Amino acid sequence: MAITLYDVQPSPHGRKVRLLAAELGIPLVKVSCDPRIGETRTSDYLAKNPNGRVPTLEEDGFVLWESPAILKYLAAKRPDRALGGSDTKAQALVDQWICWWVSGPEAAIDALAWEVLIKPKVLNQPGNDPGIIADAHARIDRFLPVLDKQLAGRDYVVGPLTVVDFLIGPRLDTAPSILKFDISRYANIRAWLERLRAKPYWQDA
Ligand SMILES: N[C@@H](CCC(=O)N[C@@H](CS)C(=O)NCC(=O)O)C(=O)O
Repeated sequence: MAITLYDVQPSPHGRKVRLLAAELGIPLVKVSCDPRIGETRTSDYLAKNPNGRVPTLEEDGFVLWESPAILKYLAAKRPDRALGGSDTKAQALVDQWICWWVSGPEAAIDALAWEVLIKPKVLNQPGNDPGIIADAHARIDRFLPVLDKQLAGRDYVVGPLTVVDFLIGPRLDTAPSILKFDISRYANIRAWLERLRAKPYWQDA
């Protein structure tokens, strides 16, 4: 049965799913659903994802939202690749890094994006509150050293390639330049990003 992904090209959360699907060779029927022009606020879409956000996956009537859950769902379709973790301990570490990323650095990056990008450039609101920006930077600066240390001596976050790399990599691939935060001091993160960028599908997904 076809897997449909409701998504919009610039979405960093949607890109995580597109990249993992490319890695696993899972075809997606991509339906563009752009929050900037109200497409995530139609009653049809809200019936699928009541948050009015992308990405949302649909397969044979089964609907799933939140990119980490979607990544784990796709990974489970290819148990031979073990991208959700190869044993119980690896799976627990995958979950640990998912929770860490979503509650720590990604929450800060999302707050920064909302303040410097979405509010002023999409919602026509003032945004650019210096206090919110400083707080987001402080949280990013607190958490990224943890990732940099974890990547010392490892090719990927947990060791072997897992969904965690598809959760974090796409965001750190583009957010620093778009949102203007500096990752130049994190040598291990930069080397890991280069490993991800070398994947043949990385630029196109
Ligand atoms: N935690 C969600 C975040 C999804 C999200 O923030 N999507 C953005 C696009 S990148 C969106 O749809 N925003 C529209 C809105 O919030 O109204 C995930 O990981 O899937």
